[in-house]
Amino acid sequence: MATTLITGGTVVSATGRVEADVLIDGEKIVAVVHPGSNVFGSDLAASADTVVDATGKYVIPGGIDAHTHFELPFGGTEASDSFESGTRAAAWGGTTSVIDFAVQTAGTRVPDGLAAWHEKAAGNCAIDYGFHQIVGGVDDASLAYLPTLVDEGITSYKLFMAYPGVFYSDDGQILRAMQKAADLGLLTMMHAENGPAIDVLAAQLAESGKTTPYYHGIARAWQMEEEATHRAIMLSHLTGAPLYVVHVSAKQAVAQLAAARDNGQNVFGETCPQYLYLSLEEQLGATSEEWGDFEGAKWVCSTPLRSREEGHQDHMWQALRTNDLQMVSTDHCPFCMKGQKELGTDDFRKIPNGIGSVEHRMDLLYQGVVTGQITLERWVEITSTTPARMFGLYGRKGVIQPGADADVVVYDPNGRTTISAATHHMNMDHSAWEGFQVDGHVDTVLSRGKVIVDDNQYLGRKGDGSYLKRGLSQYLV
Ligand code: DUC
Ligand code: ZN
Ligand code: ZN
Repeated sequence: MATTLITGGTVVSATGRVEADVLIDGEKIVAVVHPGSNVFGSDLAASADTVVDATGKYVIPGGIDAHTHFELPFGGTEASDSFESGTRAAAWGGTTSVIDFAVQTAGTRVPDGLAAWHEKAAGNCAIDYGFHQIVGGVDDASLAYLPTLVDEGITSYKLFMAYPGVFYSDDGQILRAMQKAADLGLLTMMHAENGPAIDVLAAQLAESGKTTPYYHGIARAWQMEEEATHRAIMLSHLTGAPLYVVHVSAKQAVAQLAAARDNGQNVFGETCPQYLYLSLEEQLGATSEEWGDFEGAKWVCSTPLRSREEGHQDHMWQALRTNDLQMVSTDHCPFCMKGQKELGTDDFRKIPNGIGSVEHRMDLLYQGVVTGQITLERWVEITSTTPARMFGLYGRKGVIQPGADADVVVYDPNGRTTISAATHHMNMDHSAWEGFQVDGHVDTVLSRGKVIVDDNQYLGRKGDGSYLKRGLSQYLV
């Protein structure tokens, strides 16, 4: 099998950094070697088939984005990235595994939804991919299928306290699902917002003429997130089911999670880059020559961007430092302005919800290292190692060690990345991050030993990625 040596770099893990060479045989890492060691012969570089020079650069485990929505039918349209375009964009940005959400809705069967997602993804992905299962219709049949999900490597499922009539579960349904999940060791992922109350607020705003994207953020008030987070925590406490709250954006929701963790509960929270950098005032309230006050539609997502004046963004960084939040995913759910976001020109309720960031998560979080918000090691932990442990991939993914898949990124701290719709690889006609400058650059990306990105060139191909059958979360107690 072909061997690759990544030499001269600093290998960074969640627990430290070391000058070391990484030896790859085929798809696997076989050794992490002290530079100059003769243990494998006197000149490792001369005997390797491929040598990647990482001098002056960081060598990190490939990113794992545990929250994407490729080809998701939503808001009267479909998320604009296919598995092909989305996973390729992810690879460009140093992400080597994604976990997407298969969908079941009320009145349909879980295995049918899952089969549809396998069909969308198989043979099309640039990087490895797994699935969570959205259970949008909790009933006897969907609950009966949960044990089979675990057998099929889908060890986490998602419920929604928002979107009545679409994915929504009421408290009784959540309770039933959690009782079953507790027995199986399935991780319950929760979209925690009080959907029925939000829909009333949104209707009241729209009826009084407040129809611009800004009011999306007003309708989805932080109290709606805090309340739902608390309710989910209580149901988790009652049933003993571990809980993972997705896309946390309100500091009050973080406080609920922190209090529950202090109380000994096995609950976790993820945030997303948009909640670290962007705000209600600056983005949802933006205007432009092209779009007028509809400009803010680019940033309509749920949970919504929060007020900077209220300090949510700073609090998200703090919570990442203190481990009150454990990891960062993107909730990548892209829609173009033309023909998609435009559906809500006259009414914010009709704007498809979602932001696309799968390509930029590693860079945007690295900027947090540059600005001193997080350490280098924490960067690796929250973007790769913890996602691997949370979702039953650790050992194979999320770490550079013998036996692990050779998913490796060479990251140049002296490089520079400018984000723009003109240069990104996601299938979107705009960027939520237009003009952002990052002090760092993804130089080389290996996926199971194959160099798929190098020196600003894409070398992989559709179908490189394989389905990831996941084990149980390693945070179960
Ligand atoms: N939030 C989004 O922004 N998009 C898709 C679904 C969701 O919960
Ligand atoms: Zn959600
Ligand atoms: Zn989502």
